[in-house]
Amino acid sequence: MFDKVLIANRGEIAVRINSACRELGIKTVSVHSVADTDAMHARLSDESVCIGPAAVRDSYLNIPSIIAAAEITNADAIHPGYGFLSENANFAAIVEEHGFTFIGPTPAHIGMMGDKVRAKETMRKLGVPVVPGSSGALDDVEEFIAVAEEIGYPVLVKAVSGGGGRGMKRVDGREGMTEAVAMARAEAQSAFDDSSLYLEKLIDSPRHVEVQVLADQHGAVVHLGERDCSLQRRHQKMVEEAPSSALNAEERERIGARVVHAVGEIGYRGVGTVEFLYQAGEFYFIEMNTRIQVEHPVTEMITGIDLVREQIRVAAGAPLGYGQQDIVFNGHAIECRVNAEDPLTFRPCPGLITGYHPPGGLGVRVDSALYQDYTVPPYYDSLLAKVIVHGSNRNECLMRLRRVLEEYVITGVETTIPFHLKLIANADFANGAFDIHWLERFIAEG
Ligand code: MV4
Repeated sequence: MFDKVLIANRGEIAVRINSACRELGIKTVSVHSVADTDAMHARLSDESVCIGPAAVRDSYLNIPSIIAAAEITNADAIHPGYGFLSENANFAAIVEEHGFTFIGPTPAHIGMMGDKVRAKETMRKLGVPVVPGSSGALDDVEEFIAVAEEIGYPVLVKAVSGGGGRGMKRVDGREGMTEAVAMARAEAQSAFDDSSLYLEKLIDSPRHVEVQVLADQHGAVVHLGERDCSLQRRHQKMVEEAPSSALNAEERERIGARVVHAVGEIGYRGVGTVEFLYQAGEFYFIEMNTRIQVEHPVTEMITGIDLVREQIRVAAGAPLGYGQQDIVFNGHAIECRVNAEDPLTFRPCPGLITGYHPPGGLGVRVDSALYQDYTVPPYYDSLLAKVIVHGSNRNECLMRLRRVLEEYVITGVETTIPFHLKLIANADFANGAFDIHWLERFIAEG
């Protein structure tokens, strides 16, 4: 096992990784920007190194600074968390070249999944259902039109290096193709420095269902069921839950087995998330994430497996030590992301936390780096806390969530708690009657 881990992140996930390390008896090094000198993650770790100014490109994305921090503190491994450098294959390679262990998959696996066309082709060949579309990147508009006429409109033009919905354009007929391809290309070039594009059939009203996998370095692979992340605003998830209320046990086992087979075949290691669109009983692979995800706690709550601990253990070469038959799903879990934002306009709202009292009790978990008198800086994303509730069923979760959101005191900044209270009072939400477009309409209708 590692003696010391450097945590290359900030906020609640840095605190979460620090906790997992402490339970494993591993010493921790955090890194922080000048703006994060008083941040909780920097206080809780055994050591903390200032890696640069507030701007992320000078600190949390500053590879030489992070490597230097690992060298001067004599760390064994680097945990990238989510966001920042977590899916940067080049960073993973540099970490390993300097003699540290990257807590994550190999640079080759990160690179494979970062290329959405390669990821999709790999999954398709291994028997994972994918969205109908072009068999690779396309060049001129005639090619896009030819593929679109074959699979039928409406279609989506997507960026090969995409994600987060950027460089994605809907096309309803051949008239719209020229403009959509031009716009998607320009967007992809500026966002990802890669203008290559591919084409998919549009799945019009699916759920977003993602399967959690965990693999060790000795060929053992398990899935930990799925999360439903359909409730998104502008490609930002706001509420996630496990299991998905759209799936039955047979569908869960079917897609889980396909995913485990594919992940095993490519020799993947670590945690990973295989994302699907799910509509009318069919799964369509879209992407694979090679990092720990924000919403991992809902899976932890229903399986009792500490995903960050397992991620560190397998990176150190430890065997999983259990198989698929040992994984038991227990009850239901829902996570609400509490952001420092106006609950009506979602405008960021950084500032001084004048009062803080988090909820607790049976089936309640709060992952956060907040404390009273902390000042939320304006330079980073607005996630303040994740409120996770566990219950024996979905309805129990909803009742518990209402109690917990009403008890949660955060004063000094606006938060999205009032938004979540309104959401959980909605009948469609309570009935699980939503798709990926539902939340935008709910917000628009006030
Ligand atoms: C799609 C789709 C419909 N059909 N692909 C959005 C971000 C990127 N990760 C994939 N996305 C989508 N891909 C096909 N073929 C709809 C979306 C999409 C979406 C997906 C998941 C959750 C929320 C979403 C909101 C809008 C669009």
